[in-house]
Amino acid sequence: MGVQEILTMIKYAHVQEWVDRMAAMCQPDSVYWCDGSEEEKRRLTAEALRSGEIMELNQTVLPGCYLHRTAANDVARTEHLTYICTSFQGDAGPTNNWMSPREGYRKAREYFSGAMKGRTMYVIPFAMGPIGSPFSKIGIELTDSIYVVLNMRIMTRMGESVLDALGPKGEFTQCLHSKADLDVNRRLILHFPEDNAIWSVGSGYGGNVLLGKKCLALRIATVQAQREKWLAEHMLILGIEEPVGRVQYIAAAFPSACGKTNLAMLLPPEGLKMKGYRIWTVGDDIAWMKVDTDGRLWAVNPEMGYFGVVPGTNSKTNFNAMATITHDTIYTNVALKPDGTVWWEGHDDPPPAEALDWQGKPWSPKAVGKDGKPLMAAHPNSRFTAPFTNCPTHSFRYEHHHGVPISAIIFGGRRATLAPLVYEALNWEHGVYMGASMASERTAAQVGAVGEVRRDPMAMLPFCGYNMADYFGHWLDMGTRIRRPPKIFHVNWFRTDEKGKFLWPGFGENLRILEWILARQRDEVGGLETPIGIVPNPKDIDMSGLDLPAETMNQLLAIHPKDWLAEIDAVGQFFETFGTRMPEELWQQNEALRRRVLAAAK
Ligand code: OXD
Ligand code: MN
Repeated sequence: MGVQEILTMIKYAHVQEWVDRMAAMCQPDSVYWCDGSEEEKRRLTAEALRSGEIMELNQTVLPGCYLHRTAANDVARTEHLTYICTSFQGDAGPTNNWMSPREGYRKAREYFSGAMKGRTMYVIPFAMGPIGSPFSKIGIELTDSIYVVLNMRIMTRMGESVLDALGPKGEFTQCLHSKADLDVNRRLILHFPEDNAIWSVGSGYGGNVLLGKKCLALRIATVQAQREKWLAEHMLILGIEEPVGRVQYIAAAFPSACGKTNLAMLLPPEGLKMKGYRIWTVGDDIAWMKVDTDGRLWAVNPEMGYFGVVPGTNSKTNFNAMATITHDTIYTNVALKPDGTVWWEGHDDPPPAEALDWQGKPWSPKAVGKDGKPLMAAHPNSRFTAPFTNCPTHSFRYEHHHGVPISAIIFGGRRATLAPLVYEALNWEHGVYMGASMASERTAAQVGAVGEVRRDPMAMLPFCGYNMADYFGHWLDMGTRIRRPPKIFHVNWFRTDEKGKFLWPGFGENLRILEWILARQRDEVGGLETPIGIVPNPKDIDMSGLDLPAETMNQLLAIHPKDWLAEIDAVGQFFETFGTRMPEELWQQNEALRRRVLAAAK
């Protein structure tokens, strides 16, 4: 052992002690500490290519891009195998799977024991948030997957500089991952908030194994945020620069399949481009928000990359994402074309005559499964992992230690009939109610009954690491701490007519609504008070370059009391699942809304 290694061992004795204990359980052949260097990246990439963990794509067309295929049974986050392990079940709450820490460690220890035999254990020191910022948190992930190392390099700040920032006694989240035998029956994703630890075993899929993301930056961070009085949220962060140069930032939460990445990378529509707007992407998935000394809410994106859904991405739906994934990107579970490039359903290019599908099997546009249905070339949850700075609209403020000031918070859902295109909360408490009652409806494109509603409060249902009733209470408490709180809005890009046709064109056109939101935040426009909140006066939405009949706008903004009364009952039933832990203020909001709707219906 060299002098340098001995010094490192002494300096990080508390890390070393933990690494040694985990290695004794997992029994890897060797332990390798990642330094985050370019040389290391080249070496590990070459090793992963040799082992077949990744495949090189056409380096002329897609320089620095690689393809990874997961096991067929390991293609998405496995919520039913994801647990919050707390001493008391009530602390995990009714929306989380629960195990006691003792039971969690016991079960997982069985799967981890000897799981890394014949493999290397990689030690990845990583930071969520800019290193040295008061926002940032440090984690160390141990893994037997080079794919995880290469992804963590993109998604986080990682390597030696993180260990330096940690120092000899610094606190870190202990993140342990092993692919083990990728057996779904021996798979667990366990969170131990009381120990600041995450154990994930039996999976190789991003959301289960890139432990800095959903596991640390949301589930563990929500618990820390409650304790330390800040907010860890499933939100994009977007800067809107007006022609005069003023930039204002918005944080927005949407359930999955509601276009979060598209909104984060929004391209202004032709009609508004003439006005000179520019959009700056600060984050597409997670926002950590704190009250600063100016009494406002400031946010950072703790991540350094995008882990986005590929199918449906094309230059019309997300021009900037297409530009983002042309180089230095890891593709997971997309189709491979004979020329070494990639393809997916919804790509700009027509389907290739032949390709290998996401599992590496020969595919053609005529391929059908046993059920006679067309076979997909790419998996519906195939992903790209791309560096944050690849996006042409990335904001230079991503490294700012204090983040960006948030002017407005948006909650969004997919509601075919109920919610208007946009409405503003009457105050912070009403805004928290809007977030707590957030929901999305199934469309004809999804399995299940059309119109069936899934509650997904603040888009955090699978990501809140503690009792969601307490989480709502924390949001209410934060309102009392922010001297100059952002206004809260709800948007719904998905309202349909009687035939199920979308009334609003969406995508870049959504900027028209963001413009109104910011004008409201600056008190520059009025609005129409309705029982559910404030909706725009149609004349206040700039429609230049968009030919939308006035009647359609009326339909988009209409509020139907009968539908709202049914909604209020449904929200009440949802709140009841939290029992006495549900904050009284939110019950009061539900009843106040009922009174306002009833009064208006008279
Ligand atoms: C994601 C998700 O992968 O929300 O970002 O599932
Ligand atoms: Mn997400």
